[in-house]
Amino acid sequence: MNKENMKTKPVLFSGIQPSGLLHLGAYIGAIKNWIKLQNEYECFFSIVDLHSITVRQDPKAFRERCYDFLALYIACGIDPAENVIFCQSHVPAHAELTWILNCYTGMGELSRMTQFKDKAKKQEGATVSVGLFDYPVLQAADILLYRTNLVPVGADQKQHIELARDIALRFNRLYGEIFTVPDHFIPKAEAGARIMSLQDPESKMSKSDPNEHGTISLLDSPEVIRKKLKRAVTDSEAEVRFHATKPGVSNLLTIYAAVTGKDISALEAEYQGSGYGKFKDDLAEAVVTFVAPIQERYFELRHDKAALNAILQKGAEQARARAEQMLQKVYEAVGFVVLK
Ligand code: ATP
Ligand code: LTN
Repeated sequence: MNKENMKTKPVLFSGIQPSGLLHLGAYIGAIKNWIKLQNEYECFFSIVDLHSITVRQDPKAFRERCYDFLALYIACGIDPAENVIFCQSHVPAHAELTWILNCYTGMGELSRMTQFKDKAKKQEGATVSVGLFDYPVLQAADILLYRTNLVPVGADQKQHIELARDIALRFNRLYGEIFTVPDHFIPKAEAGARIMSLQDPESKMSKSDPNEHGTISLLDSPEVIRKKLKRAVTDSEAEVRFHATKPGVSNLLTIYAAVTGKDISALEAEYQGSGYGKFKDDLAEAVVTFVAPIQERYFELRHDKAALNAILQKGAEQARARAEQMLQKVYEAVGFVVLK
């Protein structure tokens, strides 16, 4: 499809930090909607590498992981010819706008962010960095630089998007209509707003979970996927039913529905009276079938660094051009001397 009429389309922005491996939770919660919405919106998909360094990264592995994520975005179905895909660190305006927005954000607001509280707690004993505290302001800068209308994310990011809205509204009250106030796009609970760990259905599937059996990576082998799903925590009822009292089974049903496109009620009917063994085996095969073409495409793309660099180069240029316009507008509004 040709995006000639690109400027008239509303803008979508989203990103994922290149830390750990991209997993099924992030796919179902966020990327699935990126793919669905990419034709209706002018899209900016970022590899938000500046966010990643709020946790210490090994430089060599970190650099390679940025390429892994780029190849995975494309392998999942994001078309680099039609959308802007870029590394956040290639667009200096993100860091620059963060500084400005820092001066319009309260310590109290950031102290209330649940992701900060959770992550700071996990780092117990170590020094909690200013970067981890300021993380949501960098995220607000990401979003606000592009006149973003819609931000498709999982439920865990709702608070961060609301903060970006609050900052935009506050800034606009002071200086006029500078920023577009963004909306979040979060799937319904049964569509995967929050996919849970296979080992602990009370906590989110997460790439930083030290228990690797709780998370299915998009690059896991069929054997590993089968093993993880066989071990997935359920309950003692042996009844395949979606219900708040059955978080483990409900989570598996959500995953099953997301990877096959079937309705949860149809799956409940299909597995009525059949117990968990067959349900888990079939789910494992459905996940293996789902990730197979993604993996095939990923391995094709991943070895061609020149092609990946060309995509990043083009993405950086397109994103810089757009972000720079907003940054200039902000500098002017605040009252800096702007050289023409
Ligand atoms: P980390 O463990 O480093 O915090 P994460 O595994 O939680 O990472 P992110 O990189 O923070 O994943 O998330 C990427 C995107 O995927 C975000 O939009 C996030 O809301 C969504 N997402 C992440 N995990 C899940 C999940 N378990 N269920 C639904 N959406 C998710
Ligand atoms: N904090 C997000 C990643 C992120 C993001 C963004 C998402 C950084 N900047 C802008 C949407 C829009 C997370 O998933 N942990």
